[in-house]
Amino acid sequence: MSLTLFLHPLSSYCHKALIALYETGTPFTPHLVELQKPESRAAFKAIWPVGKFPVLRDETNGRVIPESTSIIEYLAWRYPGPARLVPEDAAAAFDVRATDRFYDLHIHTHMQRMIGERLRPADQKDPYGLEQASTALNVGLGVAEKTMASRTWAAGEAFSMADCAAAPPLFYVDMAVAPLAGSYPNLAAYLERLKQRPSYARVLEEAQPYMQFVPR
Ligand SMILES: N[C@@H](CCC(=O)N[C@@H](CS)C(=O)NCC(=O)O)C(=O)O
Repeated sequence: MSLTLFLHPLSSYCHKALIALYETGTPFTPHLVELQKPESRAAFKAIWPVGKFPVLRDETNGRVIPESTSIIEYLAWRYPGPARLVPEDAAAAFDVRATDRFYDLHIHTHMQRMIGERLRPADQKDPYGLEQASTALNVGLGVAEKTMASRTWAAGEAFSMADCAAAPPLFYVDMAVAPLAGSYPNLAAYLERLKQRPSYARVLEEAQPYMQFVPR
């Protein structure tokens, strides 16, 4: 097996893929992408022209897999470890995939948009877009808050790909947008459970030296 994960240590979508790799105990080589450095950027775009990470390269099978969800699905298919992040049972797998989509599209996207706004030049701010993202984020968080009233993990009682998807955006919302505890106590408790999970604890520990660069 020869897997390389192209990543940046602060990237929330890379954290999603890393949780899966650590959960399954899959050996891989991390490859740091530094988009601000022309050579690193060009080398990465030669592999995946879209230029977004994470990207998994599997030299054994001659595959390049972009997209965090596809990476986790690929690992479940080609390198199944002891942890089954996508269940074999069709009904359970459907719930996991649907919840993964929910967290990416209705929480992660808006969190990313809100924090990304802080990186825009002063003359290219978009207050209307920011307001839309904030409203949509709170709608998504409200839905998740209700769901998590009766669940241990995002898609039920088993840890899954849905939790890989949920942890990074909830972490960054809590840290850099607004603490979850006030308005979303179930999500705050869920985030604490996620942080206790060894796979995610490791991801956060490795990202710690870079956290100072997250724009507040
Ligand atoms: N849908 C993609 C989203 C990936 C994504 O947005 N990655 C961000 C980092 S979290 C990125 O590459 N940003 C760099 C850029 O857009 O230039 C996935 O699930 O992997």
